[in-house]
Amino acid sequence: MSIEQFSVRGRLADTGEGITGDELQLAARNHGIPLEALRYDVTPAGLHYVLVHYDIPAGSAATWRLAVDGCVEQPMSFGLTELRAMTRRTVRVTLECAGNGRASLQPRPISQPWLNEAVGTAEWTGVLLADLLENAGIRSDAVDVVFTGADHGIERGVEQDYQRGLSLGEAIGSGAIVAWEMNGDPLPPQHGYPLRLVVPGWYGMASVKWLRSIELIDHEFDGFQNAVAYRIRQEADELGTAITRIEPRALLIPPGFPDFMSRHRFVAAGIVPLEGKAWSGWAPIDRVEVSTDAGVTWSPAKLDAAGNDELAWRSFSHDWDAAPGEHVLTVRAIDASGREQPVEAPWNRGGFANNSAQRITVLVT
Ligand SMILES: Nc1nc2c(c(=O)[nH]1)N[C@H]1C(S)=C(S)[C@@H](COP(=O)(O)O)O[C@H]1N2
Ligand SMILES: [Mo]
Repeated sequence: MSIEQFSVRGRLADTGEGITGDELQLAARNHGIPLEALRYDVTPAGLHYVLVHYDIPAGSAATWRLAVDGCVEQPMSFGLTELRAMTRRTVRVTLECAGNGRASLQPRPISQPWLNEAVGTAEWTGVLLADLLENAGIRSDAVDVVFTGADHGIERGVEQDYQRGLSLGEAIGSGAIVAWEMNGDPLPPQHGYPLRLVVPGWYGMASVKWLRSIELIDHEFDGFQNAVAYRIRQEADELGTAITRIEPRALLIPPGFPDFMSRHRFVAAGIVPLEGKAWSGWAPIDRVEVSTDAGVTWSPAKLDAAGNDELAWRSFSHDWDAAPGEHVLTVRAIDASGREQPVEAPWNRGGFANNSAQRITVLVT
């Protein structure tokens, strides 16, 4: 066997092909948020979605080193003790996997088969990336910043460390932080212990976990996760466009109670309070609309007060006067930049950034 022979291209499921063993294996490792946990403004760490491309690497806060080098005046290396002595801040950030929604696409791109649960909001504590870079001194020839994790694997025949680049402008302008705490506790192993990057507003792939190196380079980063993997394409061979910030999306907490297998919902007739969360990585949420007739008519939801971190998700609610019968609930978000969540998002080959509206079938009795 050779490395190159492993799934050199992404595959699409054949017509009618069910979830494959490979997809099941990924789905059993990488879990989403149970939708009822959308009730928490800050997701308890164990309920936050998880996505890990390779294996969770071993590491210890006592010995971990973060290198900051490349196009800097003074290459540096930080341990956790040194980082903790710097000015810290805590930011509330909604992370969403760029593959969220993939499994509902037709044809289905074969990869982690998310429905719509690859999201969570946590409070991350650490130092501003901008402060770290300033410490090392940014040279005028710096163009991109490359973040490398301690995990290692093979993707489409390419052996690699998990690595992502950001332009210097985005690295500083996004308010990215290098974090060692999630919700006030040390990072759990699956979320990057002992150190990770968190890039507010960006799809999750930018927030490199198990962060061991930050390198400034004098050209555009062309590593696998930027140049090959996370791109919107129709055809396998086209260059495509880079995936960046999170498209607007709203999700309802499914009301009533579920059927174990199908997860169809049951509620009693009368006023049913509907609640959920809405977010966008481009701008604060401007409005949320709810439909209880599968998208024929829409009503504005009530938005709760916005918090300090304006790209973190926002709660909304709507009272539904439920009449007996079967109903399909759906919901959509519109942000302050004018981006509107579509009921049906366009298809792309990797199944990325698919923010098609959620549909929940409810039997009112
Ligand atoms: N080092 C490393 N960082 C990583 C990943 C990874 O596999 N390795 N996965 C990325 C992806 S695709 C996502 S969606 C987020 C998930 O972060 P979470 O598991 O903390 O929710 O981490 C990102 N950072
Ligand atoms: Mo992801």
